Amino acid sequence: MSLVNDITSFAATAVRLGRGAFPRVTAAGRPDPPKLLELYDFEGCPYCRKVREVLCELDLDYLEHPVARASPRRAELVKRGGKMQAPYLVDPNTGTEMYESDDIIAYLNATYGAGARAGWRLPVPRALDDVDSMLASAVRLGRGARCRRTRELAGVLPLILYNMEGSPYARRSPSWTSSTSCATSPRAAPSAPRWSSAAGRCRSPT
Ligand SMILES: N[C@@H](CCC(=O)N[C@@H](CS)C(=O)NCC(=O)O)C(=O)O
Repeated sequence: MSLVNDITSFAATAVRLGRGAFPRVTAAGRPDPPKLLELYDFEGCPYCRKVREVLCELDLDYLEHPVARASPRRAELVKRGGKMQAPYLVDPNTGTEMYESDDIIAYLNATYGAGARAGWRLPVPRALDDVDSMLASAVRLGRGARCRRTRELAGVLPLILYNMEGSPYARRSPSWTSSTSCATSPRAAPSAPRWSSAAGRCRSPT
């Protein structure tokens, strides 16, 4: 099963042409927002993938609330935003909360792009981007789309994951968290220096 996991994860990276692996702006060129961004999402969701890629490309840390199907966290999202739809971004720095992947991407670029723009380098139509991201979910055979845990884990602090959306190996960990609905705090940082200082080497996931 591990081989299938590796092959499908590499295939998903190839389908997305390495999106989410290369930063357009780093925290060195743009101060980190004082408060952690929060994202309600799940690994198997193609729209969520687009947002996670941009978070990586803008080198932004975020607290992830995995809301895969059957996750008990879904009720929290409905209470907060009014409906069950992922992705959902919360930015406590500006008091902004929003649904819709393309709106979230535009907001992140405008607020944290520091003059750069995360996304495809060529003008790829949104519909094509969506289909391509759906294809990436399809080659993963539905991994990270359904939560296997039906109750919250009491007293468990958020895990910290040094991650990047474009890494086939990093993808495997969020698949697991979406399946079990543990809170994670992925550090969406392709920047090697921060990994190196935390882990002693540049390797993801940590
Ligand atoms: N137009 C929305 C579509 C979002 C969407 O359809 N998300 C799906 C997951 S991929 C969803 O939340 N479905 C409801 C559910 O899973 O219960 C966007 O671009 O963000």
